[in-house]
Amino acid sequence: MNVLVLTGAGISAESGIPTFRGSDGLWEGHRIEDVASPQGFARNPKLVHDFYNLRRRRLQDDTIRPNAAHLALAEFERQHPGQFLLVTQNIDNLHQRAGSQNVLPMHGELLKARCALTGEVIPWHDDLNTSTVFPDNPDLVGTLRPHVVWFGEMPLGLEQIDEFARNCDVFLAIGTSGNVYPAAGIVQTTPPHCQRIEINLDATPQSGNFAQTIRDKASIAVPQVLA
Ligand code: BJW
Repeated sequence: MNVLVLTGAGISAESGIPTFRGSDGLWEGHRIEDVASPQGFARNPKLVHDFYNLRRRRLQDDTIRPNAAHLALAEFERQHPGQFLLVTQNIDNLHQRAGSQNVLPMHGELLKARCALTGEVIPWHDDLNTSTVFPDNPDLVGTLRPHVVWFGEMPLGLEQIDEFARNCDVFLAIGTSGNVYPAAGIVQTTPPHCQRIEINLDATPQSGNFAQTIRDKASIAVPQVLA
């Protein structure tokens, strides 16, 4: 039995990480599209660095820990090795910290940085700014950016996701608003026999594609569904 799981910001909300499209959908007055796009970065790199620096610092705070939903997914994978792919849109590392192994962070990782010239990716735990020097090549001044996927950029691992989705028997979408593509369209590539389950506090534009929709907190519903 192949199990594909897609997670979004809602699974980390109970760990203390805010979602994107909450009550006002804004970050200090800025739309997510403005702080998470190449155009926004070109217009105002300091603003974009501030946005990610703040989130990177918060992620490394001791109070931010995997919750019962992350832990239940990791335990399920331990019991079903080799038949399980966890695709996350989240750039936090809570799935990895919970012990999940086969994790595909399709929108990148906050604790990594990327050279804008060479594409080289390195672990990164500190603030970035417009003059951050690439450690191995001090000549490449100011070319580091967060290793994340912005609007208009190609998400990571799409071929692997597509292949697994076409062959999966169970598809579980947890805490994602179903607004951002191609993640939102994965459900439509699963085969007809696939059991599709959505866990979310609210209905989403994708809810109609799921046979079962569970309106509950991820920390409650995920351990129950996987038991
Ligand atoms: C709980 C809960 C609890 C709360 N328990 N639930 C087709 C149609 C229209 C547009 C497009 C299209 N295809 C492409 C596009 C353009 C664009 C797009 O989708 N735009 C839409 C906004 C319309 N997509 C792209 O540009 C993507 N790239 C692309 O398409 O490349 C070309 C391509 C061509 C051909 C094939 C494939 C590709 C890139 C998208 C990159 C998104 N990047 C971001 C930022 C990443 C870095 C960062 O974190 O800062 O990713 S934006 C942001 O949204 C972030 C998230 O991963 C993503 C999704 O958000 P998510 O996780 O769903 O969070 P929320 O806040 O929206 O929802 C939380 C949910 O949880 C809510 O529903 C709550 O109810 C729920 N919840 N607490 C359970 N306790």
